[in-house]
Amino acid sequence: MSAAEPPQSANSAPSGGSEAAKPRAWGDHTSANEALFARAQRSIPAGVNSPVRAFRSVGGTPRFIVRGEGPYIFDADGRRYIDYVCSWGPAIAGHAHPAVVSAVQSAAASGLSFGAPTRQEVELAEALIARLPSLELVRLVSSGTEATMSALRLARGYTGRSKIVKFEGCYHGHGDSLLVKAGSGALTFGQPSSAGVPAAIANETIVLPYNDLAAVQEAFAADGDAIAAVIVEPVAGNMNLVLPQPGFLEGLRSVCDRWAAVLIFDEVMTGFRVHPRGAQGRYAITPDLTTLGKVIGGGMPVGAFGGKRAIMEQIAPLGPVYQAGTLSGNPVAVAAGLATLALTEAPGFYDALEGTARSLADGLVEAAKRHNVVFAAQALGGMFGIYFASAVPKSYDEVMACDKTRFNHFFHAMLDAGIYLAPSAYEAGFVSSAHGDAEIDETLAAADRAFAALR
Ligand code: KE4
Repeated sequence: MSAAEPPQSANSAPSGGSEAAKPRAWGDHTSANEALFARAQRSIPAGVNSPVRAFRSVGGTPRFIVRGEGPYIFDADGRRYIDYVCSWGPAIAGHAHPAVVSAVQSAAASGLSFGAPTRQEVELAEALIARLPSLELVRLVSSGTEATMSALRLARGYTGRSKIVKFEGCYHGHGDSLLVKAGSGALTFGQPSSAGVPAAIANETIVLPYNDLAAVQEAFAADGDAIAAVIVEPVAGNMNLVLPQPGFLEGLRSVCDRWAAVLIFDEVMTGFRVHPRGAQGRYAITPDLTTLGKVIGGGMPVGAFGGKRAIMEQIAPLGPVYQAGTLSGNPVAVAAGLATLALTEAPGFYDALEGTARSLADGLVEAAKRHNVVFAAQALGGMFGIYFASAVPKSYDEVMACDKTRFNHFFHAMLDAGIYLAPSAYEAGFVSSAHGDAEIDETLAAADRAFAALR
């Protein structure tokens, strides 16, 4: 594949659109991305279907992606990028992996959705339970948001309590109870607490500093009998990457045991990304409920929530907590998830994935040092964090102290060099099994030039 393909005509729909795409003459300076972005804003709020994609915090024009292939994505101008967003985590085996594509194609050929049980969704539920011993029962849904919303409602129904504890900077999807001091796009745009969430709901959410176990103990000492659940990203990936400090997760487990509150590990991002058994396997902590998404759908809409049988048996139609979904367990989406999980079973898959992420993080730190740029980076499993700060942040406040302006300059220098990083200083980055030495070397060479320009 050449480094770039003749760009699509500015007026043509990207390949696969209704109009036949015809290559644009080289040198035509009207960017197809700009034309598509202008067009998109006439029909979609800010031209995007999820806020962080709009590039509003980094500035510039979002790239409209025409296709992906392995570690690469190609935009409407025909430019190739090494992709470190990977659809925000799902593309752990790279884009358009033949095994995943053919699984989807053959599932689709038998029909897209039936609103009735299928064998494949049982296979996916069994695959999740086989990987996460904490799952005794699991239900499939269509997004991470649905998974966390359902898990919270279940915890409230099971305990009969209404308050929940979450952590500042953690993002658990856009359910009302969770859009209080949230991370990801909410944090990116400086609206961690969303408008439209009634105070009556927001007041049931207790927000505490991540990694601050004393604050959790105090909150429970004051309100423990009213707290249904603690929901936590066991590795925070939505305020950039922040690791749990020693004792934090263990402490949450014992506080929840002491007060009979439900401990929910939101592993939508970390599930099968940081370890074959998720963050709960990496840190050997058993949550009561787990939420999943991203990797388990391989790029198709799949989420899941599951855990202790006694809790899960409260969900309809077994119990009084209602939850449902037209496309839940959709056979085509499930086929993508099963094929993706099968690929992660390859011997050495996770060692190689973490090795790639570490080579990237370590190489970036060395390049920054060569140019005396204040910079830090870290990797965990197949995810990484980059920070314009003297040390890796261990808390929300330390993340907020990082130099966001420098990140934005670095982001654009890398984008211009064909390296696609997350368009926000508050997001983690991702590698796939398709990223190899060539991609890391090309990325580090681009970073060297970018740091030199930053000096
Ligand atoms: P979705 O509803 O977007 O599938 O999942 C919500 C969610 C829940 N829990 C965690 C830990 C998550 O990271 C997410 C979604 N992550 C963001 C990326 N930071 C999705 C990207 C976006 O919002 O466009």
